[in-house]
This record gives sequence, structure tokens and C-alpha cells, in this order.
Amino acid sequence: MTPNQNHGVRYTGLIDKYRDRLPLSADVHAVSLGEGATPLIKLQNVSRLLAVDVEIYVKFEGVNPTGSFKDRGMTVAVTKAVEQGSRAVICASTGNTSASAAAYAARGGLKALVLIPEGNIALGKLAQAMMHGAKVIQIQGNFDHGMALVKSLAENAPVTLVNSVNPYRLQGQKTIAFEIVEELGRAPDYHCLPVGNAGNITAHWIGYTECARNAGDETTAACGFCDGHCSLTRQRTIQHRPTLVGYQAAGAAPFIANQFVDHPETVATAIRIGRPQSWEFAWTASRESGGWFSSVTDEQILRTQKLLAEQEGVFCEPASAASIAGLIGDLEQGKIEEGSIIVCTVTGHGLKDPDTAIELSAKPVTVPAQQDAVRKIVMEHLDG
Ligand code: AN7
Repeated sequence: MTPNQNHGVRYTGLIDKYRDRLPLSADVHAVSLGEGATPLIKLQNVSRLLAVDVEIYVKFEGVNPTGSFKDRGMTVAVTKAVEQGSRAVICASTGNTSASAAAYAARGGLKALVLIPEGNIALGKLAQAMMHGAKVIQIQGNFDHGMALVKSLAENAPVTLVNSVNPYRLQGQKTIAFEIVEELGRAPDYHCLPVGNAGNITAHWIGYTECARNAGDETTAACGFCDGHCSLTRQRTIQHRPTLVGYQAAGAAPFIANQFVDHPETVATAIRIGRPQSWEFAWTASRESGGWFSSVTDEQILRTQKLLAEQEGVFCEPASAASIAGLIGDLEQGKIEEGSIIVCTVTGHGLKDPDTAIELSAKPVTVPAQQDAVRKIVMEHLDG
């Protein structure tokens, strides 16, 4: 048997990788499922179709352990909850937070309670929360109602709130920026992402800001990841921060209306949110980065979800497609200049929401199990 060449470098999650840049003690045991280190995929076919001279990368957060970016924050929040002696976590959720909380609670030996809007969460997410053994509480209301409930509950009951108002969540989620800067050797010019509760855009800004701060003085400082001898340090481009562009679904777009929305509606149930908890932080991030918010229609979202799946092999959920849908609109309007390097966060996996995917796609054909019947379909498809 050949010895394992990789022995000793097994990837064990983002806490072990970035512990010195997280507010955790050096020896705390990480509650981890190996989250982070997600692929940064350069778009090829979509970029060609757009015929604009820009580089577009998608950071595919759908391949995290529970299928969304939430795992980055949950590993830190649950690690901290365990360290502090908590016995249970609670959250309100449009689906992904509940799936992640349920999984990390299971891993950490905690109970989980999740509040979800009845009838408005994607099937895969519901299955996850149920399967991991969380207590699933469906409320006859939307995410914003659930959020108000869990905030007051957590003040009076022995449970740790793990929505993104828990600061450890954002600390974990900031690591996406670290990975991107390491992978590209610099920060992108633009970073596009879907915005719901606005925790993630806030976390991205914290992360990029820390990268820039670590890069420090242009002529003397190390890149922030090494002792001053790596290629990043030599390139000296790491210190700039991207322009952040946040996209919301048109029916749930408080940042575009510049006021809370009482009855948010969108096919992208993950971002069906009217009262974002990180409202002020997100405005600050947007302003400091020189960025903006835009909205995309449900029709644009679904068309782009399908485009990414068919043209690039990237299957994301509807909310995640909002970032690329919005980017396409802004490129068409000339808001992003040629030559730009752009990263889009693709926040969740398409398998989360099989109902929407099946509705968007051509139905399977049924034929007898016979050579000529199958052959006829094959030939028709090849000619099509
Ligand atoms: C796939 O799970 O709010 O702006 O409760 O699941 O940080 O809220 C999910 C949000 C984007 C928006 N994409 O991120 C929840 C929840 C996907 C998401 C967002 C969510 P934030």
C-alpha cells in the first residue's frame, strides 16, 4: 500500500483554518462538518453569451455540508454555544438557517428548535431540519414574524439564538472573503450577492475589510496570510476592497424601497424577508464600498437559475440566482466596466428546492423498455 501523501493536511473546516482570525480561544473544540473551502468557478459559457469583456466567478456555497453558506456561520455560533454551556439553539428561518442549525446542533450534542413560515420553505430544507431531529415549529406568519418571536424568546429561555444577529455567525461567514482573496490573489473589483436578512453582505464586508487591514502598508506588509514571502504579498493588490452589489427579489426589496416591507413575496423563498435584521450594517457596507442595491424579478431569477444549470453545470437555488440575474442586468446597463473581475456568491444548492427545479424543466418522456422506442428519442434529441 502506498502511504497517504496528504497525511497531516486533512481539511477540517474553517475554524481550524482561520482560528487566529476568529473570536474563539485557541484550544476550543470546533463543532465542524468540514464547511468552507468551496469552489470558485469561473463562468465560461455564460460569459461568452453575454459578450462583455469581464471575468465572472461564482463562489459555490451550495457545496457546504448542509448545502448553503449558513454553515460558515453556524460552525462558529454552535462552537461558541457549546463552549458557553448552552444546551439548545433556536432560530427563525426561511429554510437554510434551520437546516444548518439542526445539523450543527446534532453534531455538537445540542437540541435545536426552528421556526419556519408554514408553506413557504423549500422541501429539501424542511427535510433537513426534520431529519436532523430539530423541533420544527411552523408558524402561520412569515420569517419576520418568526424573527420577532425568537428574539424575545431567547431573552427569557435557556436557548442560544443562532440567527445572524448572533455576532459569531457573521464572524464565521466573513471567511468567504478570505478564501476568495487567497484564491484570486487579490480582492475582486465587484462582489455580487443576494440580500435577504442582510447578514451575509455585512459578513462579506467584515471579511474584505480584515483582508485589507492585514495587507496593511503597500510597501512593507505581508499579505496577511503569511510572513511576507508569498506571491500575494509580492503582487500587492490584495489591499483593495470590492464594490459590493446586493440584489433583492422585486417583491421583497426593502433596500430598494429604503423602507421595511410588510408583505414580502417572491418565488425565492430564502429571501422572502421584509425587515432585514442587519439593516444598518448593510447600508454601511454598501456605502463604504461604493456599491448599490438593485432588484430582480422572479422571472429573471428563474431564467438565470436555469441558465446557470444548463450553461455552466451549476445548480443553485432561486435566491442564489438573484446575484447573477442582477449582475447580468447591471452589465447590460453598463454599470460595471469592461475588464472587471467579478465574484458572485451562489449561496445555496439547487437540490434544496426540487419543486421549483422540476417546474422549470422539460418533463421526462416515458417509453416502453424497447430498443427502437428508446433509439427514436435518442436520435430526435441529437438532432434537436
Ligand atoms: C440561499 O435561512 O435568512 O442576506 O433563514 O438562504 O444573509 O439573509 C436565508 C437567507 C441568500 C440571504 N441566499 O442571506 C434563512 C435565511 C440563500 C439564503 C440568503 C439566504 P442574508
